Amino acid sequence: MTHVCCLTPSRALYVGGSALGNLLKARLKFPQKYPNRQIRMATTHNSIVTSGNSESRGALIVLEGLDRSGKTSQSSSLLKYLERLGHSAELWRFPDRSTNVGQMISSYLSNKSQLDDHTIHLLFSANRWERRSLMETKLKTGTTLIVDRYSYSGVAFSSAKGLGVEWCKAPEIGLLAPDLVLYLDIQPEQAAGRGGYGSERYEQLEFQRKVAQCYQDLHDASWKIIDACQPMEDIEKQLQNIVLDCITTCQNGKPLSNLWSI
Ligand code: T5A
Repeated sequence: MTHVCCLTPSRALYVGGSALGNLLKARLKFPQKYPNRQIRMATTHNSIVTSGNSESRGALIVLEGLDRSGKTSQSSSLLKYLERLGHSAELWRFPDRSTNVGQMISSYLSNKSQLDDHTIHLLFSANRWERRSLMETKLKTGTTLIVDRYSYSGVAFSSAKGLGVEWCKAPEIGLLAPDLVLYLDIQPEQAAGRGGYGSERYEQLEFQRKVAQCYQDLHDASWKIIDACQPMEDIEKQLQNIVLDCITTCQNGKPLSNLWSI
């Protein structure tokens, strides 16, 4: 299950189990400081959910898929669509190559540097952690985030190299869980025929076949599988309908939660 600790709706915090333990102790020690905070342990060892009313927020929408499946094209047109409707929305992308960590990743992807498989995996994860706090702030202040690749890429690409899935998931635990994952489904052979394929490290047919298999093993109830070989406009329309539903659910107060369900 996913994991979140919300205290009062106006002062929500996201903490791990031990931090929550400290908070509970502090509450017992200084009851006047924590007068009306409600805390409820939820379903699993690190799953914590608020018992208060949730507030309206933006949606966390992730696009995933093989290289050249059309994520960037669809993310951009989705953003324009939401902006036309007057929604507050932003387009984010992982890896975020603008940070120091992101530049190390970029150098690795373009074969300018070599890194151990575990090391690059942790860098991809660190690159998401760099944005975790800002992501939470944006969502809580009502901005919907369209995110081009996220933790699923991290796990699918690294486990396709042979790293253990559970090991790959571990550093992602505690990142925000997407409300919706739009998986753009394409055969590796078809993706390989698209513009610019082959310029980066992972754009090799045999490897992409393994990645596709790893993605299959990751999908859960938050995923919608979209046929990425349809004309772009048809895909756009499908995504628009799905995304609007998701945004409404989040505006109605769906609680934020954390990765990862293991
Ligand atoms: N990675 C990433 C990890 O290993 N771990 C991680 O944690 C993360 C986050 C970089 C690499 O890093 C790996 C995965 C990647 O190998 P990237 O920069 O996102 O990730 O690389 P790509 O996925 O290759 O991103 P691209 O922008 O190149 O591909 P997109 O976004 O999937 O596709 P897009 O929209 O740019 O389209 C590609 C081409 O196809 C055409 C477009 O016009 C374009 O020419 N196209 C279509 N053609 C026909 N019909 C359609 N429906 C089409 N849609 C798009």
